[in-house]
Amino acid sequence: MLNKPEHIGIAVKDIEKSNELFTKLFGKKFYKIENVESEHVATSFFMMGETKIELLQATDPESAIAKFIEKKGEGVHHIAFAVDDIYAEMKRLEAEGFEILNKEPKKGADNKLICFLHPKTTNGVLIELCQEIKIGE
Ligand code: CMX
Repeated sequence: MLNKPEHIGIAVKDIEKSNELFTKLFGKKFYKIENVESEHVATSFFMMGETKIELLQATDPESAIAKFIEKKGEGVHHIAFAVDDIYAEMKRLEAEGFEILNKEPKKGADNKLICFLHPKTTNGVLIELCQEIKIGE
């Protein structure tokens, strides 16, 4: 079972300019900025009650974010749902016919184990599963 929407990812061209824009829009500052080398992205996170907004800027032309912006422009890139057991959910969703983009969970931003489902199997929406990494894991 998927739990609450943990965050919504928005692809941006210039994260510094977008941090200013979203700080004005939300009336509060981001609580974290983080570079995720493995995904070739720079990110920032805004806490919005029970969920978060993640801004993502590509740090490499090969990044999924660079390709997305080239094709579709800036905008909502993915919706991430919290899960209790990412391995069990990946197995369940694969059996349900969804295409899992990474066979093993990977380390994502904000201290999470993550995995993506291909948008062609989810009505055109890139879905991320994420599980908090607990200390000692
Ligand atoms: N949402 C919806 N559709 C998307 C999409 C997105 N975010 N990204 C790509 N697509 C669409 C493409 O436009 C394309 O549509 P058409 O077939 O109609 O043209 C289709 O998906 C497949 O595209 P593709 O050319 O086969 O594949 P891409 O090279 O564009 O890769 C995807 C798409 C989803 C497989 C790839 O972006 C991926 O593996 N994403 C997961 C990793 C990721 O997004 N990392 C960045 C975020 C990391 C983080 O949150 O920390």
